[in-house]
Amino acid sequence: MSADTLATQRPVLLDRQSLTVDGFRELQLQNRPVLLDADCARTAEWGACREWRVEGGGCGVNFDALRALADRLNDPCVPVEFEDGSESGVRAGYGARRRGEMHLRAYVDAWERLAQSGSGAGADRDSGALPYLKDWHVRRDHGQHVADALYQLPPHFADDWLDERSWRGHRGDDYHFVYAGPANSSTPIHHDVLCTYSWSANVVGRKRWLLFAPGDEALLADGRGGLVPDASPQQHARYPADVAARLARAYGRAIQVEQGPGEVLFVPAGWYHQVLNVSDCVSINHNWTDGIGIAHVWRFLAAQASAVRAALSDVAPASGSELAFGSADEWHAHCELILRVDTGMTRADALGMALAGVRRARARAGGLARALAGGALAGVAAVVRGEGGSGCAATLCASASERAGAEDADLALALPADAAQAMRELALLFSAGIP
Ligand SMILES: O=C(O)CCC(=O)C(=O)O
Repeated sequence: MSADTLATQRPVLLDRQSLTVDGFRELQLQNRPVLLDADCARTAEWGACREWRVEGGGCGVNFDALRALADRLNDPCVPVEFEDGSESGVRAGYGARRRGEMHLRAYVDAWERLAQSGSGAGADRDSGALPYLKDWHVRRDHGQHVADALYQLPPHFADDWLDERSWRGHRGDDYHFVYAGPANSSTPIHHDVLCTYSWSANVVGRKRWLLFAPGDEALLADGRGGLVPDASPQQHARYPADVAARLARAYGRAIQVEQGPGEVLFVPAGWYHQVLNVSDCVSINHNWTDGIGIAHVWRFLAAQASAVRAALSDVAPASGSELAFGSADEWHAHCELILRVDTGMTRADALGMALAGVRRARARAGGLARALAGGALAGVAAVVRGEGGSGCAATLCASASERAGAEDADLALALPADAAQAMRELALLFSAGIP
C-alpha cells in the first residue's frame, strides 16, 4: 500500500462487538492507525479510569487520588520534561528537551494550583509553568501489582514480544509508561523506539494526534538536518517558505485524531506522530511488537546496523588502520554492541525475541495454527528472508490462512512450507550468531 493511499485513510472507530482481536489483526497487517473506543478496549474497568477522573467540573483530574498514590508509593521521583521554547518560539525537538525529576506529590500539588489558576479546560494557561510528567515506568519501578491495580492490557495488544520478561528473563526494564501533564503540554514529532507499535490509552482528558504515514517524514525536514517538532499550521510561518510549503503538504496528508477519555489509539510501526494535550491529561502507553510487527523492527535494526558498520569501516580489519580490529568477528561484535547502545537491541536480541515468540505460539494449544491463520508470524518469515514489507506479510498471511485449516489441525501440517522454512532459518541464524 502506498503512502498516498495510507495517508488518505481515516482511523477506524469500532465498537466492542465489531472489533474482535482478529478484526484488529487485519488493520494491523495494513499498518494503519486504529482508534479503539472505551467499550472495545475495556478501559472503563481500569482502576486508573475509576480513580483518577472526576466527572462534571474542574479539569477532570482527581488530584486527591494521585496524591494518595504518591503516598502509597512513598512519594517517588518521577521523570519530567520541560517545554521551554527557543528564541524563535519553536519548541525543542524530540529527545532535545531538557529533562529532570520531581517528587510526585510536588508535581500533583503544582498541577492542581495551575489548574485552579486558569479558566475552564486551561487552554489559555502557560503550559511552560509545569513540565510534562513523561515516561514514568510504573510497573518497572513499583511492581506488577501496582500496574495491575491501575490497568489491564487490551486483548488486541496482549501478545507483546517486546516485553523483556518473555525473552530476556527479568532484566527489570520495560517500555510501559504513564504520562500526565497540563493542557498544552506536548510530544514533538517522532516515530516509536525500534519501529515498534505503541498503544496509548487516555485515562483523563483529550489529546490531539497528527500521524504521518511512513515516507511522509521527508516532508517534515526542517532544512537543517532534522525534523520540525510540530507540523501544525500555526507553526508554518516560523520557517522559510520552502519548508513551510512542505509542512503544509505534510499536514494536509496527516491523519488527525481527537482522542477522548477511555479511548485507545494504536500507533502503527514507523508512523511519525506528534501529540498535543488539548486539556489536562493522564494517559498510559506501551511500546510493543509481535509476530507481525517484528518485520518492522528487523528492517529498522538492519538499516541502523548498516549505518553503524559504515561509521566504523575505518577500523574494520581490512581497513589498514593501526587501530583496526584484529578479526572480522571482533569487529562485527563491536558493531552490534554499538547498535545496542544506539537502539537498545542487537540483531541477535531481535532474533532471540522472535524465537521466544514463535516458541510461545507453538506451546499454546493450536497457537501456531491460530497465529498463522491470523497473520501473526508473517513478519518472522519476512525477517529471515531479509524482507520486511507489509506486502510480504500480507501474502504470507493469505497463504497461512489457506493452509492453517482448523484450529486443532496437526501443527506440522498446518505450517505452510514457506513459514516452516522461515522458522528453520530463524533458528539457524540465531544459533549461528550474527552473520
Ligand atoms: O501522549 C503523548 O504525549 C505521547 C505519546 C506517544 O508518542 C506514544 O504513545 O507513542
